[in-house]
Amino acid sequence: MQQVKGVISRAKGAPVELVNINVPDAGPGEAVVRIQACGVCHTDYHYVQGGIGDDYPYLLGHEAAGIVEQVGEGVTNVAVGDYVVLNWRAVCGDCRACKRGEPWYCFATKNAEQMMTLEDGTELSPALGIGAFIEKTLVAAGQCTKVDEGAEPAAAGLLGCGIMAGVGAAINTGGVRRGESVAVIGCGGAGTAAIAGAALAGASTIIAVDIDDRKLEQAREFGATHTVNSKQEDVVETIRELTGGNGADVVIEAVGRPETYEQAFYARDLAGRVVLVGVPTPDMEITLPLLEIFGRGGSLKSSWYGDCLPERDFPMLTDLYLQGRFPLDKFVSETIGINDIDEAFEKMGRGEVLRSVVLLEDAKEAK
Ligand code: PAD
Ligand code: ZN
Repeated sequence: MQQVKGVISRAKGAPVELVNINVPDAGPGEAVVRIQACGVCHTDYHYVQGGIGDDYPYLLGHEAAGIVEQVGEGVTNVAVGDYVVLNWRAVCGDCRACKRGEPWYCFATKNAEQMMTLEDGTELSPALGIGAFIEKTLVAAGQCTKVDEGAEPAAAGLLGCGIMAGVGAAINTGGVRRGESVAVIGCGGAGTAAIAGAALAGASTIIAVDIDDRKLEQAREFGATHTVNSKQEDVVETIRELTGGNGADVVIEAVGRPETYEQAFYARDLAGRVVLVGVPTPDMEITLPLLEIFGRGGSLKSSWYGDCLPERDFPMLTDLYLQGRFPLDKFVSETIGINDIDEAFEKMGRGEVLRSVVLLEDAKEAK
């Protein structure tokens, strides 16, 4: 066991706290990872606000890269000293989805079996089964994916959640192909990553839709060929105009609201695909004419974590980044210290950043 500093949320809505945390030694199938960098994701903020559950205290942070420090018995996929990105989809290999050859839908993903605790023994709930605003964390070995050491931790760590979710929504769930037209509604971290993913896949028309001109300008830097401010223009009509009157082959909804989903539904071409990335709240409902659902054909899909397979997709995106073909580092708006997380949540709320990333090197010196 070792004691390190980490950031927790003790109660709904309370400011986050940097506290001492006990991290058990790696047991069978587990690994201890020294965290180098961890992005601040909207999901961490949802934990703080009570939007995900009531299992306080939460150990926050989950978009992280670091070095494997210990491995437990039976671990073969990583070794001490490996540079890894953490993931929340360590597939079991044994459930219905894994057995039918679709492990990205795995219904029984793995986490560490032992618990990290506060000094008084209170067990912590790690965010998305990771918990990485901490000097060292304990995870299932399958949650560690080795990537090229040339990618700096602040950028590489972002593959662990939101960026993968957006890129994967385009390339995995949406199956975007060369020459297709893609529209992305909502250009925050997830939507912007979907734009970059569509560009990577070779889409020739990429339409960014948002209500904020700053986001639209930024979207162009990631590959958008056209932009639509939906406060000023009719989204469906404009997307049709930009696609020869037909609608886009793939429309990705990255807001999570009924009205934007409806726009996505009507803005796609016949036989097109709609991909829902935005996470709705339980009160939201939508009504659509069943005849339109039938008549338009194609598919309506939702995308969790970009239907990614970390061991396949993280090294691939890291390599493309290092080759200059995928702008992973552009998602890092700023690097911050471990005491600046509350402030980063505020900047996120004001739409000022794609990602603030905490560098952990200095955590020991922090109060
Ligand atoms: P964000 O807050 O960074 O971005 C949201 C964007 O939507 C902003 O740019 C807003 O301006 C824009 N927006 C808001 N309302 C509208 C509207 N009516 N029309 C057009 N644009 C609008 O969030 P994010 O990008 O981190 O996340 C977006 C959603 O994706 C959110 O619901 C989040 O929970 C979800 C998400 N899903 C997964 C997954 O695996 N499915 C992963 C990560 C995030
Ligand atoms: Zn996340």
